[in-house]
Amino acid sequence: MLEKFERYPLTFEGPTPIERLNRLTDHLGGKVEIYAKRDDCNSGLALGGNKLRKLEYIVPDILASGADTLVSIGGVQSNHTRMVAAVAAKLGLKCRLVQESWVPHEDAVYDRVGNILLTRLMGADSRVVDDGFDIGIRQSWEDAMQEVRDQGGRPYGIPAGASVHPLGGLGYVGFAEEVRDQEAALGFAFDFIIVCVVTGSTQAGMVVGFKPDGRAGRVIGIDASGTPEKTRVQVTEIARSTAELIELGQPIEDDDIVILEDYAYPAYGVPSAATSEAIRLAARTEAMITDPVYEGKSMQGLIDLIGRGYFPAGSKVLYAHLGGAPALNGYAYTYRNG
Ligand code: 5PA
Repeated sequence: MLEKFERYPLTFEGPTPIERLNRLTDHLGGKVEIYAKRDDCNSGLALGGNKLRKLEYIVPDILASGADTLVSIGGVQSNHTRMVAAVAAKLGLKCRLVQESWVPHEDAVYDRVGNILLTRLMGADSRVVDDGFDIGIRQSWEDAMQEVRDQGGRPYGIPAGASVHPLGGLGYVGFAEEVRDQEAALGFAFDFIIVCVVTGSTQAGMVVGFKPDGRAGRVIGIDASGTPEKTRVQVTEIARSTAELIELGQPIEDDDIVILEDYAYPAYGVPSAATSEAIRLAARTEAMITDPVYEGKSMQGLIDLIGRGYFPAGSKVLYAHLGGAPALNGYAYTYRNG
């Protein structure tokens, strides 16, 4: 599906591993088999994660543009801006980042550890601003690009999560193709895929990639944005534009986009008691580390859905682990006792 698109490798060669989570499966009753696809372990660049799959299809356009500075945006503990800083370092470009105050979370070192620490180490010019959470195009991002131009630089803008970039959906179409190949080797197909969704291109790419085998609606998005209507609109738009771009040949229907809204509370970036319990359970059964902003919420969703019988007995469920563990450092006080 992606043959005509140029890809600049940023991730380790070959597919990311799929592993069966035996202890978590047993702990949750054994009727639903849980597997994880470890996109959190996908690269040697600054701890990796889902953004690198997306950026692999954007880098050729960056290089062709002649830009000298990548400009992007996220929250203070954004994984995405860490990954943009990593790509800039790797390509020898400058990097200007707007880090918005997306999270109503208090921790003495929130803006000094984890993602933002790594981002600064890699030499990015990372500036924290007061604006609150929003997945859309932001004035502060446009302003940062203008600032680079005013100083004689040539900016290349990458929107939040690389999502509304025209090529942003391609990486996770590739994920679906990779899963299909792995399924052929495993000798079975997954019945459901669980994915955390915020800015949308991860789920949107998967929806397009799994559409040909009738599984688009089996991609279960667990909203972590707390603004699920905006996220749903953005996922739908990206899925449709990506389908067109790759000439999928079939329309993306509204019911191809499944997003569950029950786990993002109390707010984006703030873990509920159930989120923290899910993080502990994955850590204590599988030593699989999830974070309070994204993967902890999709893990919470997975656990709750199994408990409520959402998946028929015997289902094989693939949990897409998209990365994000560095943010845990910003929650040191919350988890000071484990
Ligand atoms: C992020 C996003 P999408 O934004 O593509 O929907 O992916 C959600 C997601 N898991 C899931 C992890 C670990 C993520 O980092 N992160 C954003 C960031 O700024 O880091 C784009 C919001």
